[in-house]
Amino acid sequence: SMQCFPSLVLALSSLLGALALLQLSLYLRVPSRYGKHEERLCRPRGRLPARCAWFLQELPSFLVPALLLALRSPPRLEPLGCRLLCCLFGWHYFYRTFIYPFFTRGRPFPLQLLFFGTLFCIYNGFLQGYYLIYCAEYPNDWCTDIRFTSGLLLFLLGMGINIHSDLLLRQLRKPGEVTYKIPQGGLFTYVSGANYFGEIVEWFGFAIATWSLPAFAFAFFTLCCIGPRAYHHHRYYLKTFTDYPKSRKALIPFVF
Ligand code: NDX
Repeated sequence: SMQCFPSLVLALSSLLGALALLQLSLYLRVPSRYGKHEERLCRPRGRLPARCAWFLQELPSFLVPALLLALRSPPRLEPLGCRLLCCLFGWHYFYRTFIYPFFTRGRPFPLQLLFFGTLFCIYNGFLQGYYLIYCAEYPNDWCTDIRFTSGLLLFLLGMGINIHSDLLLRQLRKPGEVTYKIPQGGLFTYVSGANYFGEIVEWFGFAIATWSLPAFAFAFFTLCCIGPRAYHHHRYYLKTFTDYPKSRKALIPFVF
């Protein structure tokens, strides 16, 4: 059976942090080219229907930790706190892999980004799964620790906002439609990137609940990946719709 190598966890987490900074420097000024930010001139070739693309891309985030779990000799997840923590990650990616793609009405997704996205999900799925399944150790009363309870609460709140906002975005289109409208309702009343806000809150909650370097690195990566994207969405809306609500912020309600 596999063992825990703390130096491997440290190295992979640091690289994830470095990738986050790279991402910030790449996408602060120019958005990543998918969805509403894809260039007009882009050929229709080199893309995959959104359903397949999101399913394939996110699948490793679910599959890799599941494989790591299957490879571990019993008892697989001791103690309880750890078991719960691993389920949170698996729970999110169950939604993102097996539910979200089948309802999306998004545009075809560029193959090149799909490739990097898949690599990223393999990498992160391995890091989070490996840490929680082979390395993490929590005291027996971790479930009542303030870090666990407050983190879990944030995670659930963020996941709720994320799923609800994904739903509101989807309802803006009829099947087959690819036009953009002004999102309304839920947290979109306050921010342009309500789905992103939820996702960021979710992963910081996960980081606090697991109190682990890999999870903080991933939360930071998420912030650097979709934070700038929320800002670019916001600018796109202001430029495209003259009647866009003026009080709406980009990512954080009432702040930014
Ligand atoms: N997938 C995470 N980096 C990413 C794919 C892209 O899960 O090379 C990270 C994720 C990947 C990225 C992933 C990793 C880094 C990559 C990047 C590409 C480049 C980058 C690989 C893996 C890279 C380095 C250099 C480090 C290697 O037609 P459409 O698609 O626009 O339709 C949209 C629709 N919609 C509207 N419909 C009508 N009217 C409107 N006004 C509309 N506005 C939007 O709604 C979509 O169908 C849908 C959602 O669109 P959008 O743009 O709001 O969200 P989207 O970005 O597609 O994300 C979807 C969900 C969302 O809940 C988000 O929180 C979550 O996925 N997500 C997304 C990205 C990353 C991530 C979570 C995370 O880091 N945790």
